[in-house]
Formats: sequence, C-alpha cells, structure tokens
Amino acid sequence: LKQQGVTIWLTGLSASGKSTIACALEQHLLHLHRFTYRLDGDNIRFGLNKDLGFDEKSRNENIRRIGEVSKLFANSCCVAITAFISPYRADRDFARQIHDKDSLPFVEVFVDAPLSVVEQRDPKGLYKKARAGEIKDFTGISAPYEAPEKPEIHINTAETDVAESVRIITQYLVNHGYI
Ligand code: GGZ
Repeated sequence: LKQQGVTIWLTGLSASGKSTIACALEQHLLHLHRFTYRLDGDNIRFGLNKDLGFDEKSRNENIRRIGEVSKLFANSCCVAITAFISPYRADRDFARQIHDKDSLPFVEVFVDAPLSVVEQRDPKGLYKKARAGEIKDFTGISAPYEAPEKPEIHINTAETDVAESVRIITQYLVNHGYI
C-alpha cells in the first residue's frame, strides 16, 4: 500500500458527539475505499477492557490499552478512529508519544460542546443520574475533563453538524496526504 496509517483520536465529554462523528467518518472513508477501523466503548469496554471501570486508574489503563491498539491498526495502514472520553491530558499525550515513536501520525480531535449543552442532550439520562449522585466519578460532574490545549482539530458540536464535522476531518486527512 502506498498510504500510511493514521490514528484519529476523538476526545470529549459524554454526549459531545464522538461516536456519531466516528461512525459517520468511518462510513465516509469506507466509501472512499480506505481501510478503517473504529474503536469505541462497544467493542473495547465490553471486550478487551471489560475488567476496567471509571475510577482514575481504570481510565488511565483504558486509554493506555486503546493507545496501543490504535497504534497497531495505524501500523497496518489502517485509519484507526477512537471515540473515548479520554479525560486526562497525560493519557492522550502518552498515546501520541507511542505513535510518534513509530513515526505514525496521530490526529487529536477535540469534540467540544459545553457541559450545559451535553447535559441538555443527555441521551441516556446519565447526567441526570450523576447529578442525583447515582453514578460516581462522572466526567464533567464529579470527575475531571482536561480539554486539549493544542488539538490538531477543534470542533464545536453545538454549532457544527455531523456532515460538516466529517468534512473538516476528511479535509485535514487529504491535506496531509493520509487519504
Ligand atoms: C463517564 C461513563 C461513566 C462515568 C459510564 N463517567 O455517553 P456514553 O456513556 O455512551 O459514553 C460514556 C462512556 C465513557 O467511556 P470511555 O471509555 O469513553 O471513558 S474514558 O475514556 O474516560 O475511560 C458513558 C459511560 O461510558 N459511562 N460511567 N463515570 N462516562
């Protein structure tokens, strides 16, 4: 294959739109005949990482493993798309470092929406439960989210729809010769 792999690392609060953008981006890349693989809670937290919860140490380990797995996919010329809150800057930076070490590109995408907006969306009622104290260590309510300082791409999903988000990420990939 002429093309090298790349990891697209989506980070943001619960209900910020990471999974929706990841799915739409995956579909778009498949239509372009680009090998792609999406890692998200459904295929990671219920399998490889089913031993992990949501305390700080578990999240560190969750993200460490996802960083390693995404690197393997990127190393196989795939466009790896990850959709996890990944709230700790140090964990995301570690994932970036292991890609850098193998000369694999790492594209951090801040899927940004204000807490007021994601709390309004609350598709699974998790924010409501977190506010009521029924879920502990909930990101944005009772656990931290450390926003990226220099993401390659910053998307405000309160103002940008899914199609436009996919267009922005795709344009970045084209501009850098990754697709
Ligand atoms: C945050 C939680 C929690 C807590 C369960 N805090 O909106 P969702 O439901 O579908 O996505 C959230 C998902 C977060 O898992 P991640 O693997 O992305 O988190 S991390 O990167 O921080 O390791 C949410 C659900 O799991 N969920 N409990 N306490 N989100």
